[in-house]
Amino acid sequence: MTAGTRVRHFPMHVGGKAVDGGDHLEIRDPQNGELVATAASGGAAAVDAAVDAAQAAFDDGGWSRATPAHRASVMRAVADRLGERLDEMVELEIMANGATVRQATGFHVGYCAPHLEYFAGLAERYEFETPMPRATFPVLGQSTLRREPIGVVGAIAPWNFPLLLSLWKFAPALAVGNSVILKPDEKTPLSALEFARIAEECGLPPGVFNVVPGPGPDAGARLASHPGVGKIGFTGSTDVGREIMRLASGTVKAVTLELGGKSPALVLDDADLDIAVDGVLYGCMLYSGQVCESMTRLLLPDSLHDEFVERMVARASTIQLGDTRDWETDMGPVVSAKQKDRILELIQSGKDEGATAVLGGGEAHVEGYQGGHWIQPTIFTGVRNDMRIAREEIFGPVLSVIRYGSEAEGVALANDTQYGLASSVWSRDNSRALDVAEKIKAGSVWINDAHQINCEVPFGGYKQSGVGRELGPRALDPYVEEKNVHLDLSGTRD
Ligand code: TXE
Repeated sequence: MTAGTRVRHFPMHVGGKAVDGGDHLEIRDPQNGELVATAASGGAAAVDAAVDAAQAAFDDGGWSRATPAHRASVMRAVADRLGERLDEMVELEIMANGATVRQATGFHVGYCAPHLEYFAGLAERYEFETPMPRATFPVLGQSTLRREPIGVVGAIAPWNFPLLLSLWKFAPALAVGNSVILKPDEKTPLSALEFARIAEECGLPPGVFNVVPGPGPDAGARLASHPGVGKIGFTGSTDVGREIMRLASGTVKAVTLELGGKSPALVLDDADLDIAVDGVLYGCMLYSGQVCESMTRLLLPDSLHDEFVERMVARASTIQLGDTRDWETDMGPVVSAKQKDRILELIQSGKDEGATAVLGGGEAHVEGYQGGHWIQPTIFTGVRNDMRIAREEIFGPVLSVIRYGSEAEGVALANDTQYGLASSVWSRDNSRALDVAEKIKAGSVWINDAHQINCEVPFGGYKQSGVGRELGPRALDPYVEEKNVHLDLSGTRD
């Protein structure tokens, strides 16, 4: 953006209208800190207005009582339109969250249309009514289990995959007929605001999908505690996840939480290094390590440690940092000065606690991008599992290598964490790897692979990595209420 260029402004989207006034959020390009857009910022009052609009749209029935086939056809039309506008949506994502064009096209935005189509298919096949076996005792009767939309659903999303992680919540909620209020992260509201406009162009009735950007402790907290909101889907930090549970408890709302991780990559002593070295790096460094399931603890057997580290450092040294719009760039900046400072503080703690940075270990300086938030890809060896860099989610391109002796010790280290979102096992022996996978307490175990997130498979965490699951064949269940309708037949002759 050159000096004097007007930046685009994005109003809120409530009740099918662009709503403005009040505070503005400044959206800055993480690679140079330049102001690239502004967005309206709502607080509790904006959330209240959005809940009213969402409830009115729900009561109107244009969406909530539409046939599943109709809802699916609108969702597919939105998916098609997203495909047509892919480059534009990628740009909106990149300019706010610093993903590279390669990552945003492949993952951040590129994944959205197939996910929408998957949820549309689930809606068409969903059992909104299940006749239960006829009761003969204590009374003769027939029960029918109905699955009904909850009503107004809230979604609170983070900045790392702004549209995709929002869509994991709002799309299943919409598929079964709910109305939704999305509060995106204050750094990255642009793609969701544009999405809301696209969805209405494709036939989603006004008020069914509302987007209110705003500060977490204000707009987000109001959404989580609002008595008119029946369910909250949240992705973010474990600390805020706890706060969401507390806020939701006031009105006994259901929550789905997808929180932090400290996922292990457990390399067994028969691993194929040609696959594992690249795979572990990809597992840790994708999108500058700002991915909840990133493999940030590399558990290496003594027998492979030195060769593995040597090969990995050589490979990681080739990672190209640079212009996020360049298809050759491997890694962009981290999202904000706050995240950069947090990562640097944790890197320093690793050094202070006695780990050795065999690669990187500080801020990166990328020519032409002063003012951006750049971190060197960093690999620590000599890490103990009780160090902060092994226990806390760093959310940056930082890998902690921990040695182990026996396989049992490796498994114990893998599970010695408050988190349990994901993990990987690396071995040439499939049945051995499958045995190890059984012992790992995590929502996903990828064998000889990483980041295998697929809309057809449930995703979520054990322990403090979350509550519930998103995606997979049961993805719509968290967004319905089940109602048993019992018809007494004791006086009926048949
Ligand atoms: O997350 P927050 P932050 C982790 C990661 C990162 C750390 C901090 O370790 O370093 O969290 O990131 C909203 N009531 N993850 O500070 O604060 C907020 O506005 C209601 C992992 O960005 O959890 C945003 O929309 N809402 C994660 C969302 O919560 C509140 C992705 C997430 O922000 C709120 C992101 C409140 N009191 C960070 N406070 C993952 N699992 O992928 C904040 N929010």
